[in-house]
Formats: sequence, C-alpha cells, structure tokens
Amino acid sequence: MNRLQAKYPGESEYLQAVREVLESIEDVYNMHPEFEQAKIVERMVEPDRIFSFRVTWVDDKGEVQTNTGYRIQFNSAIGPYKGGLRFHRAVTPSMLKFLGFEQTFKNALTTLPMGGAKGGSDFDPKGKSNGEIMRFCQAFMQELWQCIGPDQDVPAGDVGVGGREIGYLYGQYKKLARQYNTGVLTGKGGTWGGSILRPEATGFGALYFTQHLLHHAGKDIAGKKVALSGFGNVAWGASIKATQLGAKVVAISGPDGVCHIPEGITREMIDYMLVMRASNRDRVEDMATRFPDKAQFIAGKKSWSIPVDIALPCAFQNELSEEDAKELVANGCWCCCEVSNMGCQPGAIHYFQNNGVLFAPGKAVNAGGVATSGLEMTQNASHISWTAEEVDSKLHQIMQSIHEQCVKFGTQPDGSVDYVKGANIAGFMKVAQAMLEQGII
Ligand code: 2IT
Repeated sequence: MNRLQAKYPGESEYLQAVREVLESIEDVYNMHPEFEQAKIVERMVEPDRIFSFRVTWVDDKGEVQTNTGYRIQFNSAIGPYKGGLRFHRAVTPSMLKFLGFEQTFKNALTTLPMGGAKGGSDFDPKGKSNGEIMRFCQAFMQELWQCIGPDQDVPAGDVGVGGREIGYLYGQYKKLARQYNTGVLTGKGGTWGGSILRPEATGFGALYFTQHLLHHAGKDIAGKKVALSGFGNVAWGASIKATQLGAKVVAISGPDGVCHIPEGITREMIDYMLVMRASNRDRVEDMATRFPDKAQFIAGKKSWSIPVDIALPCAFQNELSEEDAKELVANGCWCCCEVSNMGCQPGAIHYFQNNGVLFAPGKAVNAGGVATSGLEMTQNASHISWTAEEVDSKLHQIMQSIHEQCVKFGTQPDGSVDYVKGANIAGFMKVAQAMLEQGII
C-alpha cells in the first residue's frame, strides 16, 4: 500500500478501493505463501493495460470540442475484459482504475467467466442534445473500436451511458470494424441482441441480494421504508423491485437535492424517472414539479436526511459520508446495501459496522448488472434470446450464489456476517487461483 501511494499520489479513489480489498484479504493472503511467491497482489493491483485517446467532436453551435477517452483493461485471469463505460465530467484515470479494480472482483463473484475492465470519458452529458451525444459516441468509438471485441473486451453502460449511447457506439463500431457480432457490447436494444431485463438488472439484482441478506438476519423487506439516491438507471430498477416486494421508496435524489415521497413512489413516478434521465437536465426537482402532491423537493439535501429503515446508495462513489451514516442511524436506519460502486466512504462503512447496521458492499450488491451482461453475451454467442422468466431466474440464482459466497467467506466467530470481507475474499480467491495456475505473465 505504501509503495502504491508513493507511485500514484493523488489517485485517491483507486488507493481507497485497493486499501479496502487488501485489508479484507490480509489474513487469508498470509496463509498462502504461494500467493506471496508469485507476487499476486503486486500484479493484481496494476491494470494489464490502459488506453488513453483524444476524442474530438463538433457541438450544435459548430464549435470544436475535445475530450479524453480511456479504456482500462484491468485483469483477464478468468475471462475476456468486461465492464462499463462512464461519461461524466469528473472522470479521471484514478476513477476508472478504481472501477476496473472493483469490476475484476465483482465479475469473479458472478460465477461467469469475465475479466475486469472499465472505460469512459470526461465528456459531460448534462445539457447535451441528442445529436451531440451521437457525435460524441461516434468520435469516442473511432478510437475504441481497435481495443475491443466479443472475445477480447466487451464494454457496456455505466453512469452517463445507457441504451441510447450503446446504440450509437455499436453503430459506429460496425461501420469501422466491419464486424457484425453484436456481442462486442452489452446493454443493447431488444431488437438487436440486447438481453431482456438488462436495463432493470442492476436494481433488481440489488434487491434480490438485499432480500437474501435480510432473510439471513431474520428480517423481511415488506413494509420497510427505503431511501435511494440518484434517479438514473440503477435507482429506476431498484425502485421497481423494492416497490414490488412491498417496500416504500420514500426518497430519490439528484445533484440539486432530494425528493421526499412520504407515501412511497408510484409506478407513474418510476416511469417519469426515464423521462428525467433522457432530458439530460440532471435535476431531481423535476419529479416534484411533475407530481407536486406526492413529492416534496428539498434543495441541497441528500436522501440520507430522510428517516428510513434501509438506505440504498444508487448514484456515485463516496456519496454517503460518515456524517450521513450518523444521521441515518440516528433516524433509525438499520440496513445499508451499497448499490453504487464504492458508494460509502470508509468512515461510513466503519460507522455502520460498529453500530450494528447490516452493511453490504457494491461489488456484491450491484453485480446483477454485469451478470446480466454476461447472460447477454451467452445469448449473443449462441444466437438465441431467452424470455424474461429465464433471465430473471438466472439473475436470481446468481445473486443468491453471491450472497452464499459472502456468508461462506465473511461469517465471523460471533455468527454475524462481514459482507465486505466476504465479498472481497471470495472474489480475490477466485482471481488469485486463476492467476497462479496461468503462470508468471
Ligand atoms: O459497474 C458495473 O458493473 C457496470 N457498470 C456494468 C458493467 C457491464 O459490463 O454490464
């Protein structure tokens, strides 16, 4: 860790993600001298390779814009590189390295053969027109196409990249590569190789995981109050499934503040989240404007200020601080499942764990998204499409298996489960074993 800090000073998200994993695996690692001999940790924390490229495009005013694009191929021990693309103004190599590192362990937990990768750009979708989004995606793919392939590296969506962007990216990929295998990207449209339920999968999977966690602790989700953050794809899927399971989603949020929904979100409001996302306005206040008798907008506040039983961060890394954790617990919150990648700051996780709050980390909770991407790859490779029931039942099985792996590796002497340790050790052991068997490369 000291060596890494000296080598990459200022890469705070990356160092934070690595530190969490290394702290979790320390005891197990020390029991395996063969890992140390093969320098597994030193090799695992370093991406296999990083592509960085200029992306130049023309905006609606005719002005030339330049952004930076990246693809980080992190680890291929258990399969071809796999992971999303993030378009957000704050994207840096440190952010994508943390996401690629996390993705490697998350993908290992899914039970499917996928390595870890992440990519994206500092392009800011906020306020952009549809035409600008398309031209940016085309310019981005002009460089990316040479790095990817259905058996090499398969990108998908992440923050700022949804079905629309995947469509534009795939269109340009075909044109440049003259390859027509739709399996080169996941999260595609339903008429051209996309898996049914992929849009819902991250949120659905997170709620299946939460159900298993609650069941293991002798509790039930029905009737509970839930606060979500964000209003994007993940919060949308989580809202649908939480509501279906009988919980009440009483808060969603955006960069502008929180919407308090005392009686719980309705299907009409959930559908409206898609309109808000497509508008590129990035404002949750629009929900309260559209449904003034159901939602109350509170400017500048987070979802964590609303009293709930269960907190589900669904937006961005480090979105829940130690102060937020204290406020949640003071207001009666007793469970937090991280749906965003590294959504909780380390201080928040420690506060939850030291105060009896059931806590599970993003790489376990949100793995249903990439798992369903893996199922999309399988359907593409075998030229078939499964029904919603088939995909949903496979997703459910995968989330159950991830929960079991966490329990297996994370159960403490007092019988409680440390889900952070469980997820990290389970993911690490699988990747480490594969690296060991494949020699020093
Ligand atoms: O963080 C993630 O797991 C994703 N953004 C989904 C990646 C994928 O390849 O579906």
